[in-house]
Amino acid sequence: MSRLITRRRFLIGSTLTASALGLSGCDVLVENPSVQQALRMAEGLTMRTQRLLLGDNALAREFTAADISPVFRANGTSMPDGAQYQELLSKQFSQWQLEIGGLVERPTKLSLAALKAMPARTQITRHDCVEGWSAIGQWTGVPLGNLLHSVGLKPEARYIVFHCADEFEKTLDGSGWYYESIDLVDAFHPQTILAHSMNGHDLEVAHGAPLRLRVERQLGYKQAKYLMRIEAVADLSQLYGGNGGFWEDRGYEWYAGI
Ligand SMILES: Nc1nc2c(c(=O)[nH]1)N[C@H]1C(S)=C(S)[C@@H](COP(=O)(O)O)O[C@H]1N2
Ligand SMILES: [Mo]
Repeated sequence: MSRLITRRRFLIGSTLTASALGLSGCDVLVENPSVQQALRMAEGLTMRTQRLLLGDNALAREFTAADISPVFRANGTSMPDGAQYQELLSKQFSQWQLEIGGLVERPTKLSLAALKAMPARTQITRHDCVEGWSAIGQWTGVPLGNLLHSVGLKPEARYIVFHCADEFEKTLDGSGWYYESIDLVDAFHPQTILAHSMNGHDLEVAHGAPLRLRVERQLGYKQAKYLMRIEAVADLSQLYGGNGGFWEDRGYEWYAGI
């Protein structure tokens, strides 16, 4: 594994050198036997990763339109009160951007319009809150795996962290920022989407406008609302309370499988 990663670093280094010299990148790279070998090894790494992930791709149950709950209650924050969010909301999120960074090759910012223009998945699933209520809703959004492929995860990345716009309850370190995290198995799961629509309409503020996570094999508190920034990290210990989520830092399980 570490040798493969070293090769991959070598590949990245070569790419930078070729462009720095002003050479036509592709021709130079493809003729270089070390680069050819590095490309094959990077491809092998990708293939093995995907094989590993496919074994974990069992789908959460999906329902029909007739099953959609007439009332889907909102829980936790239903209106972030921070000045930044209020400003974004007042302009219908036209100035909002999702930031994707951390251990990625190409850090990116995406507007809501750009996200809505991307290929989307729609799924009707049951949301189970740990407090003992459930509701069925239809969610439409961009598969997280597609976004991660386009920004390119660095080999050290192990978790995806979701930073939200709301401060919920200031305990612990005096910060109450809501955040969540999932591993790469869930990040590339086909039902893991960044939802911009619910039941065929733009997300309401109470349900996490303009964008929320849906990770359907886990409980309600993993479904982070009010997404502002996504970060790829190697480990979770450096963030807030170190347990990978707002509620996890307050004693809940990190893997909240249903
Ligand atoms: N940013 C943020 N995300 C959040 C919460 C929150 O308070 N803030 N609450 C969580 C909990 S406990 C649940 S059950 C669901 C509720 O989603 P809903 O309001 O759309 O029903 O959102 C989850 N995601
Ligand atoms: Mo919840």
